[in-house]
Formats: sequence, structure tokens, C-alpha cells
Amino acid sequence: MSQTMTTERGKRTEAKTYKNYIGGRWVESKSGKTFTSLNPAHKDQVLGVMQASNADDVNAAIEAAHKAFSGWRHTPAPARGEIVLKAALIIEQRKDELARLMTQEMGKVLKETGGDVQEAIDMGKYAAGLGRHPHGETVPSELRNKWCMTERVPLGVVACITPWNFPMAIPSWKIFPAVMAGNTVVFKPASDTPIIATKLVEILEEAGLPGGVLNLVTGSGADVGDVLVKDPRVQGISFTGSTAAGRHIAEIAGHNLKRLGLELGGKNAIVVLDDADLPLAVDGALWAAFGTSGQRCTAASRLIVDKKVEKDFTDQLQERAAKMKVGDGLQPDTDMGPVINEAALKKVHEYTEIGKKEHARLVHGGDFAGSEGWFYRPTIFADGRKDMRMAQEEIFGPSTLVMPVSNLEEALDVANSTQYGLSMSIYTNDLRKAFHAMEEMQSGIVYVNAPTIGAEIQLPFGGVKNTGNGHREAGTVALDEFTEWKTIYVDYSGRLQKAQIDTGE
Ligand code: UN1
Repeated sequence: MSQTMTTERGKRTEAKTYKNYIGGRWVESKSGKTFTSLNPAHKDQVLGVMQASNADDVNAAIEAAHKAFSGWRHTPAPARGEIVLKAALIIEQRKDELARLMTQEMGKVLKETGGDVQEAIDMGKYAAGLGRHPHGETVPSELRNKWCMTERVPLGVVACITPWNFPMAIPSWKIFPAVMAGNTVVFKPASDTPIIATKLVEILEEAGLPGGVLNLVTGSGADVGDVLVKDPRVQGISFTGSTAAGRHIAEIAGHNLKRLGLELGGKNAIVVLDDADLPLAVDGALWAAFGTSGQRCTAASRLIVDKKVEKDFTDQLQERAAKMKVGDGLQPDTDMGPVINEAALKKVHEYTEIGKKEHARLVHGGDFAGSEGWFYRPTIFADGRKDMRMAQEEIFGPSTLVMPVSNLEEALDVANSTQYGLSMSIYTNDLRKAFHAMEEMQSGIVYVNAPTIGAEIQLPFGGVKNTGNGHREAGTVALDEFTEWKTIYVDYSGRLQKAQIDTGE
């Protein structure tokens, strides 16, 4: 089905209509309303028409997930794994096509969208294997003829609410482990990337996931997200997004005592000491500050550099940034794509104004880069101080701040002086300094001689302080967010044995 649309600038275009997926069927929203998914590199290009869902749709999705739970919970975990593995293999086959679509829908360059898709493939393969892993332990009893063990059990219906910046990788961190653990899912993707989310769901359907195990409802946070997290049938929520939205969800989940995994903001720092390999540090800073147009939770928006090398570092960084080509991520010579939408563009520019007012020194960029899409130039400020708003607030765009320091201790103090703690990195050739930083950095992820981005799915991902609430995604702990522990004691002595009181004789 497709629809003729008139875009903002009055152009008429054909766009395909996408539906919700509820109980194994593709259905329209009961609201009768739709919204569009646009290409941030070409504001006039409508990629698809999506369902603007309402509470009725959310209810139907929860109901479907609730109904499917018993059957799915009792499906052997290795059999669940076969389906997830098949999905990973389909994604692998279609990697190029999915990467192209993702570049069109969210803007980052093809190499990076390929990486995003690859992360989903990796996560699918890894999660599928969890189906054959131990899901509990046996533990000795203090009494005779008594058997003690633990088992992981699913939560029930879980809500996966995901952002647009990693529109396949992050849903895969959540959905694959959630279904592997035996949960059923209601998936609410970001409204900027609903088509790529739909593709993921189509692939899981094709891989044989039974109807109702995964349900897709597109629409706004207010109309879909809120209803979803408030419903008592939803036992767990996994959310990645802004700190403000996370706090809002946490208040609701806290009131209802629900399981909640949060992955929120970051203000990640790269520390560069005077003994560092400077070109390597510049390479890392450029990639971490401007990859995905700075729109990663792990992006480096603070570059904390020893004064002895700061000028050299900043000059090299500026030179490299000046060579970057900003444009459509589908073009092979583009280094950096657009930001996601107009609000994001305005916010990035607002921080440029804030930076100037705070007397940070604009070294590069600080301006829009064409009007065809939401483009901004790679922006570098210098002379940063830790009390600046630029040094404290998440910008989520291609803007970074060089902050001079006198030594390692000051660097660590500056690095730790924000409310966030997702990813930090240090460039040094001094082993002692590297280990000291590893110990002192208040951060969920620490890199040595590598930038703040580059997390791999077989390790836990998540942050400390206001970046999260203690949960981690992926890695060996991938199932933690989506399971409860059940502890089981079996007494086969045939008599009453009292723990802590009887001696076990
Ligand atoms: C995110 O920015 O939300 O390490 C996820 C990285 C990626 C994941 C980023 N593998 O930057």
C-alpha cells in the first residue's frame, strides 16, 4: 500500500505505508492517524508513512504478548535460539540493503550503518548461543539429602523502547536477549527510525518467531510509550534514550515496582597525556567526536588534553576536521552525515551560541552546512573549563570541547566532574598512568589508547551515575535485565529439616 504525500515544501511524493505488528498480523492503528519518516539528508524525501498509534493499539499489543507468553516460555531455550540465529543470518544476507535504508532514514554514512547492522548480527548470533548456556547453578546445602539450585525465569511481557541513533543494534541488544529468556515483547521504536525497526520485526517473523512473541507499535512517547510503561501487565521495561525521558519512565516504573533497565545520557571524555601518541589520539578524537555526527551515547564531547601538547593536538584536530566532507551518507566521499532532525540541528547550534557566550574559543565549524538536509559542520571549541555548560550538558551532535589540564590528576578530576559516566578513554604510553586512570575513571566503559566508541556485544554495555540505573546490556549479563532468579530447595530426607538449626548430622 502506498500513499501520495505533499511534503513541507509542497512537493508531491509516493510513499509506502507501514503497519503495526500485533499478534502475528500487520494492522493499521485504531487512531486512523499516521506520521511520516523522513530522510534527514533530504528533508523533502518521505521514506514511509507510519501508524500514529494510540492506547487501543498498545492495549492490543500487550494483550497479544500476554497471550503468547505461556507458549513461548515453555518453548525450549535452544529452540528459541534457532529462531534468533536464523534472524541473524537473514540480517547478514541483507546487510547492504539494510545499511542503505538506515543511512536514508537516520543519516549516518554507509560504513557506519553497516557497523550498526553488523552489531545486530553479532548480537543475534551471541544471544542464540545463550539458549544452550547454563541458566542456573547447583549449590551445596548445609543439610543432608537436600538439593539446592537456582534457575532463571522470564519476567513476562517486556517493553523495549529504543532510540534512533543505533536503530538496529540497540533493539537487538534488547529484543534478542528478552525473547531468548522466554519473555514476550512490545517494541516501541523511535519515531525517527520506524522503518528500519519494521524491517527487524519482518525478519524475526520470517525467521519463524511465533505471533504475539514480538509486537511492534509505532508512535509518539506520549501516546504509545506512556501507556506501555504504565500497564500492569508489562513486567519489565528496557529503555535507551534521553535522561529526561528515562527519569519520567523511572518514576512510573518505580511507583509500580517494575523491572527497569535504563541507558541514558553521556558526556564522554578522552584524556590525552603529554606522552601520548598524538596522531593516534587525534584519529581517535575525530572518530569519537564526529562519527554518527556525534550522535552516540558514547561520543566524545570533551577532549581533556595536557597543556604541553594541547596546541599541537588542537591544530591537528582542526586540520583534520576541515577536510571532512559533510553530506548525504549514501555518497562514498561523505565523511559525516546530517543530524537527525530540525530540533537536533537547533540544539547543536544553540550550544555553539552558549559556547561563545561562555568564552570557549571556536576553533572550527559552529555553523550550518547546507539546507537540503539537517547538516552541521564539525565543531570544535577550545579553552574549555569544567564549569561551562558545554562541558556539562549532553549536546548529541558534532560538537566537541578541548579542555586544557596540567597533569593526570587534574585530567581525572575534570573527566569525573559531570553527572554522567558511560564511556571514557585515555591516551598514554605510561602503563602506570593508564592503570591509575582505569581505576579512577567513574565510567561504565574505559578505553586505553582507543576512542570512547567501539563497544563490542560480548561485553557488558552501560554506564554509572546518571547514565543509567545499574543495569548492563549485552555481554555475559545480557539476560540479567530480562530474568528473575528462582531459588529451589528439594528436601528428599523424608523428615522436617530446619536450616540454621539442625546440624545436618
Ligand atoms: C550508543 O551510542 O548508544 O560503542 C551505542 C559504540 C557502539 C554502540 C553505541 N558500538 O559506540
